[in-house]
Amino acid sequence: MSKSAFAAIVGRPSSGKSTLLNALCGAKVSIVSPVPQTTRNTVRGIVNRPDGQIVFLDTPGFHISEKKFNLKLRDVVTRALADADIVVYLIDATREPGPEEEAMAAALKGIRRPLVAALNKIDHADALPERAAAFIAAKLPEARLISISALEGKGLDELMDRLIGLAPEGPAWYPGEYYTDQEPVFRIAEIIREKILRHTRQELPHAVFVDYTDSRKLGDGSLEASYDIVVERPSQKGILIGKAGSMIQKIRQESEADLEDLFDYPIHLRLQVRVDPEWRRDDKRLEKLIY
Ligand SMILES: Nc1nc2c(ncn2[C@@H]2O[C@H](COP(=O)(O)OP(=O)(O)OP(=O)(O)O)[C@@H](O)[C@H]2O)c(=O)[nH]1
Ligand SMILES: [Mg+2]
Repeated sequence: MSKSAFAAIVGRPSSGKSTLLNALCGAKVSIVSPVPQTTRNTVRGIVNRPDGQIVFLDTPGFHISEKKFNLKLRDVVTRALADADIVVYLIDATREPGPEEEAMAAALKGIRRPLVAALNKIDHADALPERAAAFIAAKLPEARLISISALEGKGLDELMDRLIGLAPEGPAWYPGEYYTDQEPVFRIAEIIREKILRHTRQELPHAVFVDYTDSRKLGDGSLEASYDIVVERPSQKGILIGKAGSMIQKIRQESEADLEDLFDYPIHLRLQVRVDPEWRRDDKRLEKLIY
C-alpha cells in the first residue's frame, strides 16, 4: 500500500522553508532570497517516491505584526496548517529563538498533527543546533527532532523517510511526474519578483508586487508575457528602472534565463513599472495577491 500526505513547512521568515522545498523537489518551485517575507502564498511542491507521495506546502514566514499585509500572510500559514496531515517546523539554528520563534511555537502548540522540528542551516558556522533543540524540548516536547541543511541537502533523505513513515496510507494526490501545481502566470511573476528582491535595496522588497497583464503565443512557439511591476513610490520606480534602464533590463534577462529551465518554450518578458501608493492597504488587491 502506498502512502500520501500533505506536509506544511512553517517557520519564521528566512528560516529556509523555500530552500528546503526546492531541495526536496529537485527544482526551483518556490522563490528564495535573503530578504524576509519572500514567500507570500502557499506554494505546493510534490515529492514522489516508490513508497509514497508527499505534497509539501511552503508558506510565508510567521511574523508578528498587526499590519494588514502581514495579517494576510499569517492567514495563509493558518490555512496551510489546517490543510496539513503533517507539520514540518523549520528552525533557523543560527539565530537565537526570540519572540517571533516563541509565537511560532505557540501557534503549533496543540496542533494535533504529527510534528517534525527540523533544525536548519547546520552547515553554517553560527549554527547552534543544541540551543534550538533545547528550545523545542521546552516548547514542543512532542515534536520529533531532526538536523538538516536545506542548502547543502544534508539530512533530507532522513527527513523524507520520517515523513513517509508518518504519512497515512492512501493514493497519490498528483500524477507521478508532477513536482508542482502552480499556474505558469503565477510562477513567472514569482521569478520576476525573486530577481527584484535579489538586486534592489532595503526599501523595495515589501513595496513590490508583480502583476500579470497579458500574453500571446508567437509564431515560433515562444510566449510573450507582459507584467507590471507595481511599487509604492516614484523613487522606487527610479531604483527599479536603473540608469538608462539597466536595472530593469538585468531583471528581465535573469528572469528569462531562469524561465528557460522551467518551461519547454522560450518566454519573452515585457516589463513595465507602475506606481500605486496604496496597494498594500487595498483589500481588493490583497485578496487577489495573497490567497
Ligand atoms: N547556510 C544556510 N543558508 C540557508 C539554508 N537554507 C536557507 N538558507 C538561506 O536563508 C535565506 C532565506 O532562505 P529562504 O528559503 O528564502 O527562506 P524562507 O523561510 O522561505 O523565507 P520567507 O519566504 O521569507 O519566509 C537564503 O539566503 C537562503 O540561501 C541552509 O541550510 N544553510
Ligand atoms: Mg519562502
